Amino acid sequence: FEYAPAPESPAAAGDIATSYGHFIGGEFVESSGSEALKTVNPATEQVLAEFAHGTDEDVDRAVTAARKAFADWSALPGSERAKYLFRIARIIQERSRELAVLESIDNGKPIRETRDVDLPLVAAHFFYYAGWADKLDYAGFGPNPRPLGVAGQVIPWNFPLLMLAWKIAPALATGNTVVLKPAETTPLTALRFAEICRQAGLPKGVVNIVTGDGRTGAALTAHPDVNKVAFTGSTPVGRAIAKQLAGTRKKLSLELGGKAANIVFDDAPIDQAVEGIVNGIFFNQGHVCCAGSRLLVQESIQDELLDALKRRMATLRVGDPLDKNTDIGAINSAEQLARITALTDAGESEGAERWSPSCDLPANGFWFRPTLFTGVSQAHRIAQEEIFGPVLSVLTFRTPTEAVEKANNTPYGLSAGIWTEKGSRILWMANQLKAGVVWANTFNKFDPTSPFGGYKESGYGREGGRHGLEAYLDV
Ligand code: TXE
Repeated sequence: FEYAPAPESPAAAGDIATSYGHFIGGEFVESSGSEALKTVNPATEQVLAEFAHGTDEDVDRAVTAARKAFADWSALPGSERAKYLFRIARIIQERSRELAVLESIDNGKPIRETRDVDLPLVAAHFFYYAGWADKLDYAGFGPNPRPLGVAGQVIPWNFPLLMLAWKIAPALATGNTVVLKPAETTPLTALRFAEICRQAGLPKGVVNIVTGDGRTGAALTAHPDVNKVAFTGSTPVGRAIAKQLAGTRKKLSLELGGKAANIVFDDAPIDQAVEGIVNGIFFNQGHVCCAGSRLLVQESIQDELLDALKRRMATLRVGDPLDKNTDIGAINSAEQLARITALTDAGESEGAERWSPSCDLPANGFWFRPTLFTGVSQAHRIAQEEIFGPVLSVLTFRTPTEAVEKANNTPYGLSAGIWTEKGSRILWMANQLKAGVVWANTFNKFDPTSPFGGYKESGYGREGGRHGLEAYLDV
């Protein structure tokens, strides 16, 4: 895609209201309840805004608005729906600086990532699915695939706007209408996206945003007039939703946790592999479901690779997310920091050896140093459980077969990485690895044309690509 240059003086990202309601039926409305939640800047702990806790009644209003809009929206020719999606994509490009800053403030991730990764991918998803809207008859699903109806979508805080795009773009392209609940620690860009829907002239009720925590999420997924549930988040909540939906006719897709192995063979170019390992686990503070959180290194190069990795880790800059030189921003919340701390404490008490480069951390806010564990065994919690922070567990292997066995030895199966010069080995490994995505000599590369999703407890259903359409269609 050609990206239009961002305007020089975009609307200020800092124009944050003191309190927000929901976006229902094309209007910003107050909640039926009085409970407000707060979102803080995780780099400063400063309160950014209050927002409404969505009640059952709020969810019901939003689903009713989406149902009302569904008749006309699904009857539009695909070429007309495409125009709205293209318009949304272009506005996102035009407002990308504003959105990138707002995302960094609310989430804590470095501006370099929101500017160069999140926002371009958000726009790309809307462009990509706009292109499908008038070609559904040719998607290989048979003639005349039908939209499902109202989609209830619940998203997490690690890529707030990108997860919104992954959910909303295919739903709209296929003729569904949407009620989306953003995560309770990062509601601001979803609410700004609501403004963009208005700016694009999107018909009222096609997209509705209801804010709140897990209670609001559960009310949405349980609502009897929701036809499709799409969830990205933790495996326990995914499991609870699957139980809740059993016996209903709702279609469900789940994108849950991961514990990916980044597998480095002795013939890999070390410097390139080190960059891939660093990107794999320290990108977005490790708050990435497909993060390369386990390093599997071939025994013969262990010392050389770990020396190079430690030297590279010592150059990582931790700090202000709005500083363009920052590599690792703030941990998204006090709760997430506590989870990371608990698991890394368990790593030490189970006998693994911990190492971090020395670096100063800001006095306020939620921070965690880039951390490496060696001497990790497969049974250790830090080798099995998703830490979702900047923490890498190192294991070793001797043969490709042993690498595959270790890589597959977790409850998860979202992604994996292979570093080797041998093409035949890459193809063999990719077939053996139980992972929805396998990267070879790269890591954390995303593209809207490519389906993404998990094996095993990482969930089911695919997002992205042609397969991503299927989650929103009766075929
Ligand atoms: O997740 P939750 P949390 C993993 C990661 C992290 C852990 C906990 O390991 O440390 O999960 O994070 C909504 N019905 N991932 O507590 O609770 C909630 O409001 C319906 C991996 O933040 O799953 C939020 O919008 N919805 C993951 C969303 O679910 C419910 C990304 C995610 O929150 C709900 C995030 C319920 N009963 C965390 N309870 C990934 N796959 O990338 C909560 N929610």
